[in-house]
Amino acid sequence: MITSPAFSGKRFAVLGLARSGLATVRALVESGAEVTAWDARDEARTAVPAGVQLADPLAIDLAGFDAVVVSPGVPLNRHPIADHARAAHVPIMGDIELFAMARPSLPPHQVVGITGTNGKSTTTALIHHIVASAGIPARLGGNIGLPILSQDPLPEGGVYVLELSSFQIDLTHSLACDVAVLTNITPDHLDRYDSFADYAAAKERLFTLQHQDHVAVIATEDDPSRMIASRITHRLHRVASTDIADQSRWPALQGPHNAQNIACASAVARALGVTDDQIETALCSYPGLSHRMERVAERVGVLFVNDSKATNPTSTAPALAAYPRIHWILGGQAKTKDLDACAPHFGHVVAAYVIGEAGPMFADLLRPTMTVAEAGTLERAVQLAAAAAQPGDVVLLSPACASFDQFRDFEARGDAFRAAVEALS
Ligand code: UMA
Ligand code: ADP
Repeated sequence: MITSPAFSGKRFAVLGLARSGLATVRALVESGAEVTAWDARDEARTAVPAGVQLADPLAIDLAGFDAVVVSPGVPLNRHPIADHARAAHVPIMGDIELFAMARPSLPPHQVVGITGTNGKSTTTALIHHIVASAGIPARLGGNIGLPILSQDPLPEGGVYVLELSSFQIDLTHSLACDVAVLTNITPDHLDRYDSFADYAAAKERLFTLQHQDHVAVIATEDDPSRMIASRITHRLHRVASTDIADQSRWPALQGPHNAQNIACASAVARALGVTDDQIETALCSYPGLSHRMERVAERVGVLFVNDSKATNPTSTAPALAAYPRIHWILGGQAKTKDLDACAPHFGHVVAAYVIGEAGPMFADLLRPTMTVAEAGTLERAVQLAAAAAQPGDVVLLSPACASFDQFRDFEARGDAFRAAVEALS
């Protein structure tokens, strides 16, 4: 766990007690802070350690508190806590900002921060893998599902590799990353921002927080990313998927989207002093992440691929591009009203199986171009797709939607896909 004298004797109100909130509470208590914590869910509140006061920050007078720490899942654009904290002149922040405040008391280290709409987790895990394989002490944290405050501090010379969502950046005020990375920007999370421009501006803040001697790595393959790159005044490496001529040696990193991730990760590794030979060795041994184009089974010549993490059409597009004959399971909670980003690859789809809230809408949209089955549930979709698939075909879960209408999160959805495949008789 990361603790700091910077928090000792201070008063914090913490809102949200899931992964990041609980890690925050534990680190603050361990650092000698006074903590008042709350979660709207009863069962979440039972997990707080002894000595923590339970009270809703919204319902108490915040005068005298040093900060309100909120989880990234609390929608600050709609939630009244932002106004309540502002009225009391108490800063509002997230766990990443607490990490930034703890940095001066950690052994000398570097921080790499990765943001972007798609490819964050892959790029983050890949950078961590390359750096660790080169013998540099490294820690993974942030949006990848590992709250950074629950990780152990690194010895001198270590590198913290942080995946940062726009929600986390919104709650961060002083994290100056030694190397900051942007993979791409396409529409996403528009329920949390007034406009696409505001969403892109949230990502740009990661770079405006950097200092003159820091490094920016930006894949300049979409307009918003190119705009951000054009405004950088410190050291900038522009990268693109086309920088990567041959990916055939790296089995877990196939597809043009992974070329973009490799280009970003390699530029970061070079900036940290890792040699090209060390990078090559690490790319060969990179094991891949679950729920991202993960091959879960092969059954009578049919391959089943779990790409549950593809929660928007732009992230589904590369999965559709990767195979010639696909039985495509999609749907859930839609983030867009169209599937335009996927359209160039519709020729690869043998049939679509729609599930969840967005099922009927996507069925109407796809029916003119392909065979569509309104499966409703993931389990039914797997059964229908498995029954229809011929040897050589791929059954692909790449939903282009959030999972929250039918599942706890994308991981639960991917696990349910695997279970449904295993249950096929
Ligand atoms: N809550 C309230 N009141 C409210 C709203 C929420 O009490 O009005 C509570 C909820 O009951 C919940 C907590 O606040 O217990 C919110 O927790 P959370 O959703 O932030 O969950 P964590 O487990 O802390 O996960 C967060 C990130 N979640 C989100 O950004 C939504 C995780 O990213 C991240 O891995 C984790 O911190 C560790 O840093 C997940 C994610 O979906 C994977 N991220 C989005 C994405 O990748 O697209 C941005
Ligand atoms: P994130 O953490 O940003 O959601 P991941 O690395 O977890 O990104 O990948 C999520 C999904 O997006 C995967 O299913 C994959 O198919 C797709 N993807 C990965 N990298 C990229 C990229 N650079 N551009 C577009 N899509 C990508």
